[in-house]
Amino acid sequence: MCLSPVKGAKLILIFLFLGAVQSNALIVNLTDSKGTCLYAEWEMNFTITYETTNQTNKTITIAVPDKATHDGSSCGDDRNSAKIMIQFGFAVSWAVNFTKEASHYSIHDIVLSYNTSDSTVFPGAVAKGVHTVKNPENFKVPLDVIFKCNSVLTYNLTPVVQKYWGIHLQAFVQNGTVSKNEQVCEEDQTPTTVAPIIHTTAPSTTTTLTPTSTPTPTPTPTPTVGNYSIRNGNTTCLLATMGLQLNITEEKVPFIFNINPATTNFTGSCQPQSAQLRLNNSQIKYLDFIFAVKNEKRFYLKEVNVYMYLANGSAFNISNKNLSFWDAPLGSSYMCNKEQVLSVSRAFQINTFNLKVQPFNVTKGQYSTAQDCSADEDNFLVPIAVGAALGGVLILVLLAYFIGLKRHHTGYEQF
Ligand SMILES: *[C@@H]1O[C@H](CO)[C@@H](O)[C@H](O)[C@H]1NC(C)=O
Ligand SMILES: *[C@@H]1O[C@H](CO)[C@@H](O)[C@H](O)[C@H]1NC(C)=O
Ligand SMILES: *[C@@H]1O[C@H](CO)[C@@H](O)[C@H](O)[C@H]1NC(C)=O
Ligand SMILES: *[C@@H]1O[C@H](CO)[C@@H](O)[C@H](O)[C@H]1NC(C)=O
Ligand SMILES: *[C@@H]1O[C@H](CO)[C@@H](O)[C@H](O)[C@H]1NC(C)=O
Ligand SMILES: *[C@@H]1O[C@H](CO)[C@@H](O)[C@H](O)[C@H]1NC(C)=O
Ligand SMILES: *[C@@H]1O[C@H](CO)[C@@H](O)[C@H](O)[C@H]1NC(C)=O
Ligand SMILES: *[C@@H]1O[C@H](CO)[C@@H](O)[C@H](O)[C@H]1NC(C)=O
Ligand SMILES: *[C@@H]1O[C@H](CO)[C@@H](O)[C@H](O)[C@H]1NC(C)=O
Ligand SMILES: *[C@@H]1O[C@H](CO)[C@@H](O)[C@H](O)[C@H]1NC(C)=O
Ligand SMILES: *[C@@H]1O[C@H](CO)[C@@H](O)[C@H](O)[C@H]1NC(C)=O
Ligand SMILES: CC(=O)N[C@H]1CO[C@H](CO)[C@@H](O)[C@@H]1O
Repeated sequence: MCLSPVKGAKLILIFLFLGAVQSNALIVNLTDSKGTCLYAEWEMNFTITYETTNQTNKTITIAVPDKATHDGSSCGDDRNSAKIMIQFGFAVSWAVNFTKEASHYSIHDIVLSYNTSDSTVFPGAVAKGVHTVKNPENFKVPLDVIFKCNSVLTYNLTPVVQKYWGIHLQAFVQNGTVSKNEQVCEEDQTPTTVAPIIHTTAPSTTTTLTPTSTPTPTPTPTPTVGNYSIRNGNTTCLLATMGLQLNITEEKVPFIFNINPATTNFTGSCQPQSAQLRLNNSQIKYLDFIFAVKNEKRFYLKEVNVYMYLANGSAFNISNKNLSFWDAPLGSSYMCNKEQVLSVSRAFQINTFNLKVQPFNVTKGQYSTAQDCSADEDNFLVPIAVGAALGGVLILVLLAYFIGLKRHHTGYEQF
């Protein structure tokens, strides 16, 4: 997509504005021998209510100053656990732990400690000593993506209200380079917000995050496999099991989006000659898979329509009614465990994982025998081999026939 000069200028202005506002951001860039092992950039403030000696409550807000220190932060010796520890002055400290799991890591034990004995920060406080407030949230973030959240996340943990925003985070960085693949928090995913401008891949915005050397793209995690089924009255008429990853390449850097079945709704319909499966969630208005029957014998995926909102708030939509994927005999299902790439348009492809689909003739709500995609390659070879063999036989038969005919003919003339 090409930016008009006016829009481009606006983008830069907004970016400069954000840049100015974000001068308070904390930046923790932990490195090891390979390069960056944890990168975090964010802002936070805490509103703390404490009791004073004259029996009233006083509320103060501590906006984390950019001069905070991060002593004690580390990527962990085992590369499976990491932590960030922030100190501001002697009175307040904040810490968070990261634990690596199979395909993601969790962010947990977010602890704020403050010492009300420090009368410069807590004037007139009665309850002297260190108070500790633990945030019970346990966030899960996929590996190998940079997690971004510009929206303000608010946690009311009486007597403290914690606010976090402007987050850019990647723990357990592979290859020493922060990923170019983004995961945007749900709060940022409404198309009406202005903030997601920062997610555009315009060079001006990426410079804040990417090192000067060209980064190697890190692999995105594979999507979670979802089960989708459509009913016609009482009976299940369409079954699909698949992990779906959308790849939109309108911009220079592809936008990779994994569909999370847990937050995705589906509907659909079944007719004798066509069947539809429609997925939708907060970011995807619709993603349609439309199947058709050909020659009364086989089914295939004929059509894909998508309408979705991109991170920068713009809409993306594509329709292709002329596809020919997932071809299998009626009365069977089609399956493909390995990753399959469905090229829907020049700018849009769907990567499928652990696919199994049956859009027609589902009996008892269960998949029928599957035709495996690994047979697709063989399917090309078998007919060629058989064809070649038959061709050879045919030539021999014809040769034999003509020779025989000639002999017979000459023989007949002799009589
Ligand atoms: C002060 O706040 C505490 C809890 O944060 C509450 O229990 C107490 O009643 C409050 N005192 C006054 C005087 O508002
Ligand atoms: C704390 O953060 C919130 C959210 O960004 C902001 O609205 C508020 O003004 C901040 N308070 C202070 C005192 O900085
Ligand atoms: C979190 O990290 C701190 C500091 O390394 C450690 O003392 C604490 O046990 C960790 N908590 C958990 C639940 O791992
Ligand atoms: C709390 O602050 C007071 C005053 O600054 C200091 O004397 C005390 O050691 C601090 N307590 C802790 C546990 O750091
Ligand atoms: C209570 O103490 C606080 C801080 O010491 C002070 O700001 C406030 O004016 C006092 N309130 C009253 C009613 O005396
Ligand atoms: C983090 O620090 C390393 C080493 O100083 C540097 O090469 C890299 O560019 C920094 N990363 C970011 C995202 O600023
Ligand atoms: C999908 O359905 C299959 C078969 O019914 C089941 O084994 C599998 O656990 C289901 N997966 C999910 C994510 O629900
Ligand atoms: C649903 O199934 C029940 C028995 O399994 C049957 O009695 C009923 O008529 C069916 N309803 C429809 C709308 O097909
Ligand atoms: C996304 O599509 C582009 C262009 O077709 C391709 O170069 C890139 O490898 C794809 N990425 C993924 C994760 O499929
Ligand atoms: C899914 O559908 C339910 C019921 O119609 C609705 O409440 C929910 O918000 C939908 N979820 C998404 C992600 O669209
Ligand atoms: C599939 O279902 C249609 C009607 O729904 C039926 O006519 C056809 O014979 C079935 N084919 C197979 C192979 O089961
Ligand atoms: C260039 C490079 O070092 N690539 C490595 C990045 O990390 C993955 C594992 O996550 C390796 O498989 C690559 O070889």
